[in-house]
Amino acid sequence: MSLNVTRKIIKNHLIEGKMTAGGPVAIKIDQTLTQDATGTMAYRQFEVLELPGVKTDLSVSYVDHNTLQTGFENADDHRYLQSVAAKFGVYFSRPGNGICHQVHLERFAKPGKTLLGSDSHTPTAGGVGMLAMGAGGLDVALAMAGRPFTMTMPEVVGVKLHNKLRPMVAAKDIILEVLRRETVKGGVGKVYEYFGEGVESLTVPERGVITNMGAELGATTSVFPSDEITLAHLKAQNREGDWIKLVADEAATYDRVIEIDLAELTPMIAKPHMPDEVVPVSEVAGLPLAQVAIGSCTNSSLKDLFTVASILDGKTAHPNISLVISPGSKQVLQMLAERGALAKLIKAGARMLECTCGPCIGMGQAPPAGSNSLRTFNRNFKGRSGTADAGIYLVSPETAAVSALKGVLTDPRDFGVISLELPDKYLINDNMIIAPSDSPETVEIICGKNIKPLPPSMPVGEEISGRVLIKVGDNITTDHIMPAGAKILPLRSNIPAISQYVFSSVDPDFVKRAQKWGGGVIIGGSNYGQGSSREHAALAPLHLKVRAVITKSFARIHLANLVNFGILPLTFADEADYEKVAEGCEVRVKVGDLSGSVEMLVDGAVIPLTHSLSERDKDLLKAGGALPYTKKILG
Ligand code: MIC
Ligand code: SF4
Repeated sequence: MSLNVTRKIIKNHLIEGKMTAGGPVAIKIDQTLTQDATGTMAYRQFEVLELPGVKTDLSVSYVDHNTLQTGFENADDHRYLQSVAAKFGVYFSRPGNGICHQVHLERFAKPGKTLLGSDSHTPTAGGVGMLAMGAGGLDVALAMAGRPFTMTMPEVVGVKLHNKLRPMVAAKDIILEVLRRETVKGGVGKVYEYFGEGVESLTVPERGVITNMGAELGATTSVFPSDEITLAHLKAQNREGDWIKLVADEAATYDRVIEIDLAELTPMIAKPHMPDEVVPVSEVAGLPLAQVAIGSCTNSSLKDLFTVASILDGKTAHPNISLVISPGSKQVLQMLAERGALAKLIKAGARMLECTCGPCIGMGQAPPAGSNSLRTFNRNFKGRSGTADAGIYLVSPETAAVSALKGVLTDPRDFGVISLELPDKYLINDNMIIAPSDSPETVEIICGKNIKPLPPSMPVGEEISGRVLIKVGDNITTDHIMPAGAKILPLRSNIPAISQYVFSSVDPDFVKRAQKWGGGVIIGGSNYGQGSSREHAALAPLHLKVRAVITKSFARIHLANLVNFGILPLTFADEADYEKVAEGCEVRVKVGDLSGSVEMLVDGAVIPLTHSLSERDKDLLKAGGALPYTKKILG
């Protein structure tokens, strides 16, 4: 039978279930990655399983999010992560070595393998033909324990690329075009697989831009074939031994195909406050800007920053623009330095930042009040930059660099053409990646005082009653539920403390209400919980005794996180019933044993509810979450 790349990888890793879209499948996970903001909890959960070490082929712990170190908290977390990695057989990528997705693509991603990461942009590794998915930290902890990863068998959308990009049009413009067509919820339950002759003109870092930002579609993941271009990338990284050829069979089919003519594409831009608010740059050219930020796991490769350096070469950033640049990895930064590009950036007035997420997650560089910031990042949710009323626009490095010179949003094709010479060999120096200890029994785990225990689990019973704590609309992101940024992110290891900020940007009284009413339920619109993989958007509400979340629909990772921590996710059988519930209402949810119908009683009315829970999900909920459930299985 002819197969596409996605189905080939799933078939090779299938442990349980049928490969019929929509049904549950369990697959073997070869590699895992964590980052520090989600990693501390993931390793605390792994510790609960009392195993001597990880059972994956490779697990890597990165420190790239929380590096401001405004107090002892982050530094303590880093020390915990380093010690726990040494003990359990995990490679530790030190702060400064780079953003997890960029480093993983450079040094570890392997065609044909599976990767589960506690970060929603883990699909970046799909750029080398890997099936790479984002998940909550607990799912990653379970994968490290050798447990299969359970997911809904996705539909596969084929994206057929024709021709080649024209000068100054970039890979970022391709994914922005896909987002324009498919929207931020269009990808739920789907894998986007790229094919066609246009694929051959895209280097691996460019493919990584596309698979990275595929997360914004809500997709399970995105994937490219592994071909000669992939081989060239792996050779340049001294890893040709990791290459296998992996392309779709000639007669392979897709559940749906969309086609993009790369030669017709023009520079695109996502306007505030959603990554799918996409229009051509030419439509908004001239927009005044205060900041241009280049970097993030989407656009911080050597190719991206060489492009920026050649545009800025010999010129100066416009006086109204604060230009900040964060290289994606130490490899990128060192090569920029050794090849003279760093000097060009500095000369042009760029403010060079660490090789971390930085402004992408509001860790500094908040733009001025009411201003516009142009970013090469992947998310522009309201308030995520740290400035509530700033307008964040997402573009390619080409558009960002040219606009930084002009002071206003500018179509990069007005600049002319640049020529780039990319190296055949990258500079390989893994001295910031620490291998696990040879004598793990001697390693002591160092747990700082900011690292607090997980909230106790609460098994789901026959009935849930309480008040509606908040009612929110469509496309609520995990940044709304559990904000990040310089003030809140340092509290990621301390659930009681971080829970004080749940919904703080939406309704500052939410926490007070939840405490006064002794917990309750949340009502949401469609695509509730889109965006990040942070399980804190489930853990912190759990601490506030949220027992159920009832919505029109859920984003994939957040739904799994709710189940993992024993919060019941339900949907309205008839979306119109959303109107019948208001904040403050007393509700009784008749859950039963979850095998039959579920209904909610509100003010005498009966509202039918539904769910998409698998048998395993139901067992997890009844056990109070994935951790007590798995501990029981492991005996
Ligand atoms: C993000 O881009 O929102 C993050 C910060 O990387 C998150 C992870 C987190 O919240 O720690 C993600 O994408 O999963
Ligand atoms: Fe870091 Fe931003 Fe990428 Fe998230 S999206 S991993 S915060 S760079």
